[in-house]
Amino acid sequence: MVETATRPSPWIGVAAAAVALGVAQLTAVAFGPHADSRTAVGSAVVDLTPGPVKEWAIQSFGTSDKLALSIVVLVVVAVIAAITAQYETRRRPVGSVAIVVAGVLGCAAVVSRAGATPVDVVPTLIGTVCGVLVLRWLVAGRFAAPEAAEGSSSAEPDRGRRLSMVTFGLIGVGAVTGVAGALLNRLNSSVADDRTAFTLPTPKGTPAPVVPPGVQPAGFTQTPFITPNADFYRIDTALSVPQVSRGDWRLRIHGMVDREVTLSFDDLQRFELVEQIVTLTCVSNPVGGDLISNAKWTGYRVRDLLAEVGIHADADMVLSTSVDGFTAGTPVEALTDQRDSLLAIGMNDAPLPTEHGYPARLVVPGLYGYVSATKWLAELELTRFDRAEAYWTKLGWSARGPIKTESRIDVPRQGAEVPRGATTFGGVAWAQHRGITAVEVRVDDGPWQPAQLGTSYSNDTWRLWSFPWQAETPGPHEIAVRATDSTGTVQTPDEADVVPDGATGWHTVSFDVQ
Ligand SMILES: Nc1nc2c(c(=O)[nH]1)N[C@H]1C(S)=C(S)[C@@H](COP(=O)(O)O)O[C@H]1N2
Ligand SMILES: [Mo]
Repeated sequence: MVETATRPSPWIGVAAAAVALGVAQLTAVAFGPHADSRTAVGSAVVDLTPGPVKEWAIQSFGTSDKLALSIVVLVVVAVIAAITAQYETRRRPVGSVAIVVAGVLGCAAVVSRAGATPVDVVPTLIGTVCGVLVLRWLVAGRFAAPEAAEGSSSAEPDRGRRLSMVTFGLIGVGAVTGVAGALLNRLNSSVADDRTAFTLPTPKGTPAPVVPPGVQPAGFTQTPFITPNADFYRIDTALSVPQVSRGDWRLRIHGMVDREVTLSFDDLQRFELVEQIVTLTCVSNPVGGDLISNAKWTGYRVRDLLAEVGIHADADMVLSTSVDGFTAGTPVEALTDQRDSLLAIGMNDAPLPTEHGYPARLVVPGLYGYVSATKWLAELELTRFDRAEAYWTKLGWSARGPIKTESRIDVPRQGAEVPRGATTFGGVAWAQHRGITAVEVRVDDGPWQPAQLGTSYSNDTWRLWSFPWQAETPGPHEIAVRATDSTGTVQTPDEADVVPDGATGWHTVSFDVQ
């Protein structure tokens, strides 16, 4: 047999890769969520991406950052497959080797995920084998019809047409099996039904204190004191939202303890259910940003859970781990003192939404989410700050994350046109676990003037403010805000970046009086 002088078409490589990915995706349905190599590879890429790049991706793509990542990965795979396939010959299988290497990397990604077992690599292996077979077969071109193989003058164009039809047909097969597999995987693992079937119990002992109407200051309603679940900010590294049913959920508490325990969701019923309103904040929230929200959380005191294990005196950190491998390191005292940190199962009177950690997550007043608020919680390990490092700390963020005193202007918006006459500005201020005692506003070069404060609900929640103003002089104006916390500290004007432990500076907004 003579090898043809012409190079195989790049599309043959794309077809082989498409079949490999599609078959792997579809067979993964039979093996369960851990066998999904697409999610595993994506998650591995997220984990291996340097911190600053991640930060940039979150800032520029927001919640679509994962979609952007999937597209990038698919394009990279297609390009590599297209290039290597052109060098595939019977004796030097460059393209096949590329597919095998990709398959091995895929398997490595699968087994590296929390909860995966060696069997979970089977779909990836099957996909890899199919990809290689398709590539070898297309390059050899033996599917040509017998009459075309005779070597008549019309055989070559005919063979070429047939080859491209088969190639594009296989790309279609790959796309269809891939999409079908992804959808079936999602349907299969969805806990939507489990969540719908769950009626959040009502706390008998300690309901949250009633929210007084005064939390909303005069003339300012644009930002509600309680953020509806649908508007609550969301930040996580999960490529697809982890699906954990109540039946599957386990919490293992171990490490520097007298006796390790593992709790099921039903086991939680022996603890007292309490409610608390707590404002969550992300360390990546820039000055003026919206990565802060306030909700009523229903859950169990972490203190009560930890009392069962007997914490060793020299343990100073609780390393919490999510089913997706995310970790946070929280000082032991923040989880055991009177602030009542929660293992939350409810958010604003509903079961936790899946993307906010169903069925259970941590909520710790006073600390940024990255060091405390682990969603889809699976483990609490008692350890020490000099022994363990959590997810974002490894990437250069600070090990401790107390929330900085900050404030934000919500009205007017940047660039707003304000009609002449009486108007009311407003916004929020926060210093969780210390509390806000004053907010001041400065318009243009005027003096700092006290804003009206909404009633303080607790030191662990944000405080809303409003400021009545007479819009008189047409043209551009600027408003700035600063808060004071209960320690007497006035919010600093010094501008700090979000890395390593949260942004600082005064939020200023430019607007025009008409
Ligand atoms: N499993 C998991 N939990 C997580 C994270 C994550 O990436 N994975 N991100 C943390 C960060 S950085 C923040 S700010 C809060 C955000 O919680 P929310 O999405 O419910 O607002 O969740 C925390 N818990
Ligand atoms: Mo965060």
